[in-house]
Amino acid sequence: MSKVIKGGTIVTADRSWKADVLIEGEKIVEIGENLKGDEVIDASDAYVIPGGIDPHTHLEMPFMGTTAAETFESGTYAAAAGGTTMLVDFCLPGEDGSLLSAMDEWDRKSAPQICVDIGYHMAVTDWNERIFEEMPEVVKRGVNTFKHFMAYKGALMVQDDEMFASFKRCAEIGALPLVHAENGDIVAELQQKYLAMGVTGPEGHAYSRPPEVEGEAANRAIMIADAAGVPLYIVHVSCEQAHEAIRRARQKGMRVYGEPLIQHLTLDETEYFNKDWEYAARRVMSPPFRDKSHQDSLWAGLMAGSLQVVATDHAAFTTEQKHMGDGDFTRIPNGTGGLEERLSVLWTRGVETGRLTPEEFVAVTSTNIAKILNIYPRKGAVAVGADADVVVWDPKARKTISAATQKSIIDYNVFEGMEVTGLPRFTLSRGEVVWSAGQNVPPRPGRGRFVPRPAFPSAHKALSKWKALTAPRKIERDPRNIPSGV
Ligand code: DUC
Ligand code: ZN
Ligand code: ZN
Ligand code: ZN
Repeated sequence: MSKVIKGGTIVTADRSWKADVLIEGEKIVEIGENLKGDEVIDASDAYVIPGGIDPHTHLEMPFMGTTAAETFESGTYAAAAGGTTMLVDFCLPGEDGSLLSAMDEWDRKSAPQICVDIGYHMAVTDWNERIFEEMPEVVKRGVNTFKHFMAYKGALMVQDDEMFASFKRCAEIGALPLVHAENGDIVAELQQKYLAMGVTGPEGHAYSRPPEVEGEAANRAIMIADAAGVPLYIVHVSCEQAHEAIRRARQKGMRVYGEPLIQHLTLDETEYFNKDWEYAARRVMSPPFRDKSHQDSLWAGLMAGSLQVVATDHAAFTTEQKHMGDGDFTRIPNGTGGLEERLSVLWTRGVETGRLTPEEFVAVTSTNIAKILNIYPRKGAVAVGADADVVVWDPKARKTISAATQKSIIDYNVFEGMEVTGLPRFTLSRGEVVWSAGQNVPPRPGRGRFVPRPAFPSAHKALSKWKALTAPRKIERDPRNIPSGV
């Protein structure tokens, strides 16, 4: 059974043109005019874009004494409803500390549930011989990215020496390190300071994680990556200080990538102040929302190319879970949702406002991500031979975002009440319609697949100024400095 997507305008990261797309099985087999297929998918007055890729989610993640409520099933169905056909979830080692067991555990949880395709990033939350040995195995099993938390002291945080060792290992095995950049030591101290001052509500979360702690960590991670001779990907860039570090590094020829979130691009710190406890606690995430000047910086970064992708960090906790932090903001589980809303909100606030072209929208929601994570053009492309992960995007369709109609299983939505323009008419995952705006397409848990991402080619290097630090070097000794008699 073939399918033809008919009458639309294909938008890729580099151009737009009117053409039909023919799909056989799971792949795109032809692009051209007047194509015929067994089934017709109407794309008139719509764009045909590569399915969104969300490079940053935490589904069912054990975290801060609880587990994220969004399941692999509800999260991937919400993704499909929002035009996202692949997500990359963070795999966290458990009690035994093994990366390979963590992958087994993520496979066990996700495989029977996922409705669209998935990949993993592996978290390095400790450093020892076993992790060193397991890292190449993780890459062989299709995970080419390793995440390091510079915050969450006493839990997930790694020290600089551990990060440096892991980054060097990444360089050896063709992997890309990721960092959550916040100075965890300073955050821990500020948290205690605000609690001691009697600031116990969600506003304390914002006060204790100022942009400076993110900027410091971003700069430090960049220098450590440079010393290790490896590229670097900084997740959830929320402020000018971190963006500035990335911009500067890139201008010096370092390969550093920055990922803002749709939440930081559109919601600001006033969400925490003079609001009722539940309203503010539901919006507690790390890094916290910033003031408007930081939003301007992030938008400018997307426009200039100093920031390359837009993600969600989807880590969805229920209101009840947020209440774990009653009387102590440091216990509010950190995380917000956005998996279903990312594309629509970015279209509305980015394309409708003229900040992004439709082609740039495709780049930052899909193509750049596929390239940076080394799965392009299997994903991230409308091209012959690519997986038929395609969205028929209706730029005129409108809705008001509401928890009452979302596919996410949590009981609120941080974008509640936002009017959006631009929605998926159809979402296809490997040739199968997994979402339709006009018909009820129920979730088909288990149809999604794990997509392995191969090691990066050796050309994917950091152009390091510091490489000499880790390379063997010829030592010159000045005979005048050798004491006589030696
Ligand atoms: N930040 C969050 O808000 N949630 C999950 C992990 C993180 O770093
Ligand atoms: Zn993080
Ligand atoms: Zn995260
Ligand atoms: Zn309560």
